[in-house]
Amino acid sequence: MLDVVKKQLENFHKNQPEFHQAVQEVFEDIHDFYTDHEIYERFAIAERMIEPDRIIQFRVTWVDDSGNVQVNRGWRVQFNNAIGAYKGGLRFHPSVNESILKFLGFEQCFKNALTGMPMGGGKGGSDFDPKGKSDLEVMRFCHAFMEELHRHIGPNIDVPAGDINVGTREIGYMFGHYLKVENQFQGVITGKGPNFGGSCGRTEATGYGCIYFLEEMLNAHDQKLKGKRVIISGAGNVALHAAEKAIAEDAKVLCLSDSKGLLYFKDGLSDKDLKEIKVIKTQNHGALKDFKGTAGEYKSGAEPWDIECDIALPCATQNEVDDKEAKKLVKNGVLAIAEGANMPLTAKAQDIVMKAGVIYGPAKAANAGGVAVSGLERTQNAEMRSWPLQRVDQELREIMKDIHKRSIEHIERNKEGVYNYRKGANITSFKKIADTLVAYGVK
Ligand code: NDP
Ligand code: 2IT
Repeated sequence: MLDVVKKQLENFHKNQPEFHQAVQEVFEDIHDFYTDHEIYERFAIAERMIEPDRIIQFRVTWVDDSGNVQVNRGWRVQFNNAIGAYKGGLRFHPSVNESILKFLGFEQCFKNALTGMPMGGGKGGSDFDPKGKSDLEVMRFCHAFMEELHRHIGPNIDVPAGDINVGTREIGYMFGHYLKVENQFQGVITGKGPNFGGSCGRTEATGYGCIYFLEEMLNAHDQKLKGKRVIISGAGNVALHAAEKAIAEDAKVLCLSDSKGLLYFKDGLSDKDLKEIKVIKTQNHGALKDFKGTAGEYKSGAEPWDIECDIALPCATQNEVDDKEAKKLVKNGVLAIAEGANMPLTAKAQDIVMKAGVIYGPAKAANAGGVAVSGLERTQNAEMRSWPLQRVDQELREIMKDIHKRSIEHIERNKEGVYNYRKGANITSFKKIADTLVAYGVK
């Protein structure tokens, strides 16, 4: 990694391990490319890229069902808007802190560049825990959160969307409150319901896009998804739709998981069982252990990584696959991994799978389908039209194909014939942002 980056992280971003991890990965991959281009050093591109444009932190005060006043912290990290307005999700989870939001915002800059769309990077959220909260409590929290956020966002400034624990319900509450306080009906947030400007297919886009990218990777290595055994972690927006599309492509989905345990389907998850799980997780905000079907075996506290499989799709959260789990996957002969979640493999886990010749699709490429369809939602909002699902899905497929092409533009296959997509994606997206910063001069 570049020395200057190392120093800056140590001096100004202390005790932020997730942010360090994301930055280190990018600057290790682009090291040679960077030093080959003297202008980047002259324009201090590395130093400028790892410093967020601004971080807004605010208090969120709301009243729970018992009448008690509750206080949470809210953030919006506006990381870099060189190639377009800040764009990225909002996460509500007790683990949310500045390190996690900076890692997510930093990653988002590169992911968004890779989509080919004019979108900068941002991320936000709160340490609010929606688990066990009533619908009215979630609504009051979302309204209070937007009460502050509205003054920092706009269709050409910053356009948030969903992430962990922020789905159609929460976006509805937040957009509704934006409309109330600003009195402007505009595309200021994506992932909206289809009745009020949301794009068809946005809910499915991250999971479907992950499968489309996986298929591109498999094709490039003379492999097919049909008939493959797939393990999936998570049972949220990304995991459920990745499972749905994998089943549609005739793969065998062996499991899903949530923060409490694992549901294992020896003979493969069926469409019917997936529908029931969707109701449990997305409508009832329940747990996998509530699943009543007889085909699935519930294992409390278990994770997917020691199940024998051909394909692994980590779709829950950051650092959910560590070095030991990566070794298990390799030992069991995993062929490919596509990251539905953001940074689900630790740095060591990534090294292990790449060295073992596993086809590895990094998050910024594999899960970019969600933000890409958010981009399409902005386009539809700007032209005041709604496209049919078929058009959105076709565009998503094309975008994922293009992301695959861009991810191999600056790299060759290794001697085993496998692409290092991580390095390829990092160089392509870095180049786009860096060259733009150079074009602007010093600002
Ligand atoms: P959801 O909230 O819909 O689902 C998250 C799932 O992961 C849930 O099943 C949850 O379990 C599980 N989970 C979350 N945190 C943990 C944890 N600390 N330990 C164990 N399990 C956990 O979120 P999404 O599906 O939207 O997001 C999943 C991942 O995908 C995140 O990394 C997100 O950043 C990334 N992503 C999301 C996009 C989107 O469009 N939504 C786009 C691109 C990436 P439980 O149900 O028990 O809480
Ligand atoms: O991590 C991500 O790409 C998201 N949570 C989606 C961001 C978006 O703006 O749709």
